[in-house]
Amino acid sequence: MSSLKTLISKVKNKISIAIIGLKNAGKTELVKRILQTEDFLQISTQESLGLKLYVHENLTLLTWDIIDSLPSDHSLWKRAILGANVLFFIVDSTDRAHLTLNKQLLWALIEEVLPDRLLILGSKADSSKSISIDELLDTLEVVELDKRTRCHCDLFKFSAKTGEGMYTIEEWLTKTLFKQRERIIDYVHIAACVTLCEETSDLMDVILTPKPDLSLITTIHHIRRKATIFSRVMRIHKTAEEVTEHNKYKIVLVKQKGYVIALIVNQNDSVPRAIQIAKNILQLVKDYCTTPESLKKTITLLYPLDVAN
Ligand SMILES: Nc1nc2c(ncn2[C@@H]2O[C@H](COP(=O)(O)OP(=O)(O)O)[C@@H](O)[C@H]2O)c(=O)[nH]1
Ligand SMILES: [Mg+2]
Repeated sequence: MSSLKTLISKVKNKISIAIIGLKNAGKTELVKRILQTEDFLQISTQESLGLKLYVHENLTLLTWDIIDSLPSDHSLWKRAILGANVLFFIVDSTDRAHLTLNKQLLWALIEEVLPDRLLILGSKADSSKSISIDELLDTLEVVELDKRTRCHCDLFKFSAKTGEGMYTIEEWLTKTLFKQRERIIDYVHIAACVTLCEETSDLMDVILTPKPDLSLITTIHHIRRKATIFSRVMRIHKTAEEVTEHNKYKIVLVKQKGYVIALIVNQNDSVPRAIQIAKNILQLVKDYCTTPESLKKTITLLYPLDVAN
C-alpha cells in the first residue's frame, strides 16, 4: 500500500485529486502507483471526453486527457476540476516536442480554473531522455505562473516505474492538504540498515538499536528478501525508491550507483528524511561501508540523532 493511501485513509475527509495532461503523459501509471494495484475500482467513466474517475475509500482520483486545446464546452471538465482539492498537471519530461503545447495548455487551464493548489509534475524521470527540472521550470514559465496566480504551485519530477520522487509528492500533499506545520528537521529512528551490492548480490546488515526484539529480527530477514527482489525488478533502472511496511516498521528502499540500501525506521517517521539519509549513505557505501562495523560507524557518525536508541 502506498503511504499516500495510508495517509488519506487516516483522515475522515474525502480527498480528490484531478490529474490532467496530454495523452501518454503518464497519468494512468501515476494512478496505479498511488493505488498500488492494477485492479482499481473505476466507478465511472466519461471516456468520450477523456475523463476517468478512480475511487478508493475516501480518495478520488480523476484523470483527464487533454487533446491539444481546452474544450470549448466547459461544463463537465471544469466542474470536475473545480471540485478537486488538488490539481496535478502532468508533463512528459521525455517529450521535448510538446513542451510548448504543454506550456500553453497549463497557462490556459490555470486561467480557467484558478486552482488553490497546483502541482506540476514531470513524469518518466527514470528515462535517459528526461529533461531537467530547470528546463521544465523555464519552458513552462512556472515562476511567472506562481506570481501571476498566487496559487500554491510547485514542480517536481517523478517516475511511476521506479518510484523516484513519489515521496516528495506525498510530502507536498501532506503539507498542502493537512496544513502540517513544516518542521525544520524531522529526525527518524533508524533501527537497522541493509545494503545489497547488485554486482555481487552481497547483502550486509547492521542493527542500530541497542535492544533488538524479535519483530526487528524478522523484519531484517524480510528486508533481505525484499531488497533482493527490489534490486532484480529495478535492475534496468539507475535509481529507484520504494517504501513499504513490515511489523511495526517502515522500510525505505533506495537504489543508486549499483547498490540498494534499506533503512528500517519507525512507522510514523518522515519518509523524505529517511530517503535523503539513504541517498547520502549510498554516496559513501563503496568507500567506507564495506563491513557491518564500518557501515554502522558511518551511520552513527553522520546521523547520531537519527539512530534509534
Ligand atoms: N519510462 C517510463 N515510462 C512511463 C512512465 N509512466 C508512464 N510511462 C509510459 O508512458 C506511456 C503512457 O502512460 P499512461 O500512464 O498510459 O499515460 P496517460 O495517457 O497519461 O494515462 C505508457 O507506455 C507507459 O508505460 C514512467 O514513469 N517511466
Ligand atoms: Mg490514461
